[in-house]
Amino acid sequence: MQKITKEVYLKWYEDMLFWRKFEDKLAAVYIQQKVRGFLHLYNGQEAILAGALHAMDLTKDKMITAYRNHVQPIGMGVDPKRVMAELFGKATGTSQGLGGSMHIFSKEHRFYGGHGIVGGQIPLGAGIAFGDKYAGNDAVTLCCFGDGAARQGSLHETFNLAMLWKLPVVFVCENNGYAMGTSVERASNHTEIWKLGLGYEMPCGPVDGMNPIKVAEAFDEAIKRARRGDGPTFLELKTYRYRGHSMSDAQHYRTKDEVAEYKKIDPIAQVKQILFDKEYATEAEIKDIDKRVKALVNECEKFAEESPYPEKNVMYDAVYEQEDYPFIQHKI
Ligand SMILES: Cc1ncc(C[n+]2csc(CCOP(=O)(O)OP(=O)(O)O)c2C)c(N)n1
Ligand SMILES: [Mg+2]
Repeated sequence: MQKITKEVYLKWYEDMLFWRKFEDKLAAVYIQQKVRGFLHLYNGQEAILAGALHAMDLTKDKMITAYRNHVQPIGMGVDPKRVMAELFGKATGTSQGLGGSMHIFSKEHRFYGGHGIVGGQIPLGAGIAFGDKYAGNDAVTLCCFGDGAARQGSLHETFNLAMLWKLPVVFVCENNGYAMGTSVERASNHTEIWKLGLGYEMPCGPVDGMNPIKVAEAFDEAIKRARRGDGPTFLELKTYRYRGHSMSDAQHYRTKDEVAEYKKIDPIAQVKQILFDKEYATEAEIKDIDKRVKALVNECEKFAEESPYPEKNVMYDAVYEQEDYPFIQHKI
């Protein structure tokens, strides 16, 4: 893994702050009904993405995740203006405005979505890894999902085949404590979710998901294992989401104190503290980054606002069409 230098800490700070503010902006425009449908925000979980990107080889590695998916593609190189435009339903969006919040996708950047079916991306992630193994590429796929998704049957089928075929995949459970309003304790026999890997003899373990250094180290080991042909790893990243499950969540299932406790170990604050402690940045330099981040978020909003909606006929372009359906002619 590349050393975690001053430049890395500075990048982590700027990236994570940008992701946070980008999503704060989404929450604000959602209330103005400029973004519609569901909106699931990643606030609090940013250290997982920052650490993962540090350990990945961004020229070839891949990522797939669930519907909390706005900032991952940005981290992988997608223009944030196009992500914001997608959420606004505009023609300049990553899927021409036809995908919306839960379906950000960029094949060019090896970001494979954006999936609304809980756990649906787990077998797909293994499938992508299978494709790479079959083609003889040495790329690794990060297959991310929540604690709720870990309770889906598809995880078990996938773990079995991934181990059997030694697929180059890292399974990443982002345990933020809740699946909608249901806590891990209320819904799961195993509250240490990483232990599910033991049944498949898959290398597995827990990781402090609020600390990008710990995340990067764990991912580095797992990615190296996958790249050298030794198969999958299952990591449980212990994290927390500050906002509700989606924008319409009264959050009766937790207390404000609980949220405040986690904010004490906020990943952005942790990295900022390191920048000060190691004298990597002054207050003025941090202020400059904050200003830059704010300006970029505003630029994204302006771009999305000013972009046109897709033409009506585009709606039908990506729809599967078969002329004789449902009256399919059979020969016998
Ligand atoms: C198969 C399926 N069942 C139920 C739902 C409804 N649903 C949407 S999100 C969600 C909770 C998933 O929680 P988790 O996997 O922990 O992810 P998080 O939202 O915490 O990131 C549920 C049950 C769904 N989308 N798909
Ligand atoms: Mg969850």
